Amino acid sequence: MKHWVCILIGSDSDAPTMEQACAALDEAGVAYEMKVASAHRSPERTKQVVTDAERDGARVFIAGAGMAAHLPGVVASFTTRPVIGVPLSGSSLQGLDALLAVVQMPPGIPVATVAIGGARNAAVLATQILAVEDSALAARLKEQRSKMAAAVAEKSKQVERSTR
Ligand code: RP5
Repeated sequence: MKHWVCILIGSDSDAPTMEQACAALDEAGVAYEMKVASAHRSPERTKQVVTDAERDGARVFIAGAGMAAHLPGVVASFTTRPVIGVPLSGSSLQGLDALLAVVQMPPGIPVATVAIGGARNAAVLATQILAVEDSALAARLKEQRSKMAAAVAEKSKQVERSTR
């Protein structure tokens, strides 16, 4: 079965930010599904989505949520596959609440936490995990890095100054 990534978001209001993860997976050619499942409002659905996805071959989970963001941790409680958590802003605490909720997992149930709003990096990390056993994917990641390095050099040209 072809490997794929399961993305869960706590609310449809999280979708605009988490679509950055979809875009990055599209760029890498990695298949995914994104579904809304709330740790607090629909815990049974959350369990169902995770167990169905694991059964259907999802290799990595990405979970994005804001406020008291327990979704990534709850997802991690239902699977032994890697879970990447994306804390989202939008609350009066600008995502610091979500960051602490996602990153402070108890020993034994890890969630690899990216930056507040770091949906793109979550997708890149998921791709890196899949690339461990997929040399074509690893080559695509290297190509993306080469492009990034070239872009940095190009940006430098726009602002470089010297009075030497
Ligand atoms: C969290 O509460 C969601 O992940 C979302 O970031 C936040 C607000 O949800 P809505 O009230 O917009 O549905 O569970």
